[in-house]
Amino acid sequence: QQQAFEAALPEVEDDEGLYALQVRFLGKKGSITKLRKLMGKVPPDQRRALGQAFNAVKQTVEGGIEARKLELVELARARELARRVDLSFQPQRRRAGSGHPVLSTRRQLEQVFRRLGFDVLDGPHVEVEDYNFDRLNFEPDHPARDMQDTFFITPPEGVEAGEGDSSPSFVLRTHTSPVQVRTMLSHPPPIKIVAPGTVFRNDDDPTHSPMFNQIEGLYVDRGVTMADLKATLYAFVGAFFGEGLEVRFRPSFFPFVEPGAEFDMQCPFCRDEHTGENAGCGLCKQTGWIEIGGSGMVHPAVFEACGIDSSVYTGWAFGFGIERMAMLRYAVPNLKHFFEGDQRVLEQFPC
Ligand code: FA5
Repeated sequence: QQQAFEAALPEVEDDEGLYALQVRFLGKKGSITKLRKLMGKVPPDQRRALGQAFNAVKQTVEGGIEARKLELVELARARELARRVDLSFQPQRRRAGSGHPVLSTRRQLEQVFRRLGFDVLDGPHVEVEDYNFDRLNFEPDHPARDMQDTFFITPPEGVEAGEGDSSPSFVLRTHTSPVQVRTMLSHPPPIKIVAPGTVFRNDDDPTHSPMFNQIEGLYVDRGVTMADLKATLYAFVGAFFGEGLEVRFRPSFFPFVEPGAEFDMQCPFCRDEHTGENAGCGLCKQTGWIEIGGSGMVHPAVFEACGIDSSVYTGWAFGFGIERMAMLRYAVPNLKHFFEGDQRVLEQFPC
């Protein structure tokens, strides 16, 4: 037994192994414990000698286990001390992601309009043609439908549009204006919402992308006038680009508003702080004005198509491109930079 023990002891590498060895020799069914049980069967005159021999083996085993225990502690300590820590090691910097400039611009716009008392709503990207065009007073053959080069969609089988339209045609929404329709159909006035989101047009050149983002505004109540629209646009331009910038309307046509106007803001980049005059710069093409988007008073035909009594309520709407705002805000010269996913470009923007 002693030989077997002495052979096994140096093989033990950890506390668990040591415990197993202890059980194997000294446990209830351990081999030394079994030897002890044999004592009763030995003739009395040999018992004394056997007892002494048994005790000697037991002590050797117990002592060996204790000694190995201490050795193992020492070994672990030595291993720990041998570990080297290189204090000059340069860890790789973790690359944190950054917010996309178009998304952060969208969030900033939402915040500005929330502060002005607007609710923020969403709408689907795949839209029924009825909401994207018909209820917005686009005539069936009106060239305006071509004006916003539309992606038409074949509906999946079994899908139906809203009320009363059994054979819907679907489009990728070409603007955020169908959210006006959805809102008026589902909420009675007063309505005061903005709806930012992605829109799609078959457009592709250095300043136009087939996928881009717009933000729509809609305000409907009794006695709403174009003066409220201008005041809101002033407040928005002031909050987003800086106080004191002028806003102007230019008459324009959109089927869903009457009168319709495009709106511009005074170019903040070449404006003299003291005189308020513009010297002209590349960003405003030397005009001192920057085009922002379209707007106007909600057309009575749109109210009728959305179940709102135009003899009681008036309202206005506006819509403009979010990428354009991001380009102005971060001085990005090319719209395409936003969509190329080039990390070197995107990393430069604050989250
Ligand atoms: C409209 O889409 C109207 N729905 C806006 C409107 C809303 C008018 C409410 C009146 C009342 P327009 O097609 O002009 O208007 O587009 C608005 C803005 O979207 C443009 O000023 C431009 O900044 C941006 N835009 C248009 N096409 C693209 C494109 N392909 N890529 C990037 N931005 C675009």
